[in-house]
Amino acid sequence: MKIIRYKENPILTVKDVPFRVNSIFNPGAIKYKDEYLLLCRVEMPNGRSSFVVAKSKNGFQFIVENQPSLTPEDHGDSYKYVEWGIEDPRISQIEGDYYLTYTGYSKYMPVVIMSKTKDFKTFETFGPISVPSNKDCVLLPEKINGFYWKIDRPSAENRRDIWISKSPDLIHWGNNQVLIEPQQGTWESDKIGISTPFVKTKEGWLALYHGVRGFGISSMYKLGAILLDLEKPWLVKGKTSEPILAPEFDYERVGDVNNVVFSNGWVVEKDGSVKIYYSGADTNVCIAETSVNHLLSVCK
Ligand code: BMA
Repeated sequence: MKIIRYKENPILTVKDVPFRVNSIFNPGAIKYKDEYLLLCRVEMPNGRSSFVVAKSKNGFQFIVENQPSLTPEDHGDSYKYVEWGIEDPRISQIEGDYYLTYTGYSKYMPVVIMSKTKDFKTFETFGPISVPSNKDCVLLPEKINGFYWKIDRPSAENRRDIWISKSPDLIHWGNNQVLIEPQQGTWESDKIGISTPFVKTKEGWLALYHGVRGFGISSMYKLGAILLDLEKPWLVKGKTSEPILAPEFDYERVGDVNNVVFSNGWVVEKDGSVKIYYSGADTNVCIAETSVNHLLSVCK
């Protein structure tokens, strides 16, 4: 199976949200108990984002909860780092807990915030685990060589590269190294960032990433895939040279930010089939289906 868009895309829009929002998009995704759970970003009427849970029995039809699940105001002492909103959660299951890594936005510019939950109802927030500017952070779901690993996207001057670092406790991070960089003159020439959390496959750690190319005053967001070594995750075993998903349909071309396909969540099933939850034009939630085998084959 290559990449197949769900025929009823988009699966969620503003109309599906039972409270007042400007948009719903960029969900983190996980199988929780016997359901599919999306932690969606909702832009509130004041233009600042919070998260809301949406649940589904079959992975395609979701019901959005009646109120936000996590808001900037829930961040206690760290509120000043999330005052302008929380964005784009990635969910990793580590040792029985769910860790969320997401962008905290404020006058200090984007930082990576981490929180922990067991039930997606109450959250323990840890505040920033990076300095600005940094976003697009995922955690590997298990320790390797006795360390936790995070992959993120710091920005410096005109550089937008993906870096990896390690930690004994998920709080203190070091051993920073560059993992991959934009490819000049291609679809990923300006910026890249990890999209989905990594999943373990027989050939390595597999994830989707996004690549951005600017065109005049606008830009295009497309998705690719990347494979890291299982024991030495700082080694890139393969990546796509062409995008696997690019803006094509109206719901990806036209919206709050035109010409964007962006993902920060997927569900990889036991049989190797994959549901990519992604958003078109920063305005909705969509699904594309594929398989681990297909993604591995294009990472060669
Ligand atoms: C990125 C993030 C995403 C957004 C994307 C496209 O920098 O801010 O939330 O979906 O840009 O606008």
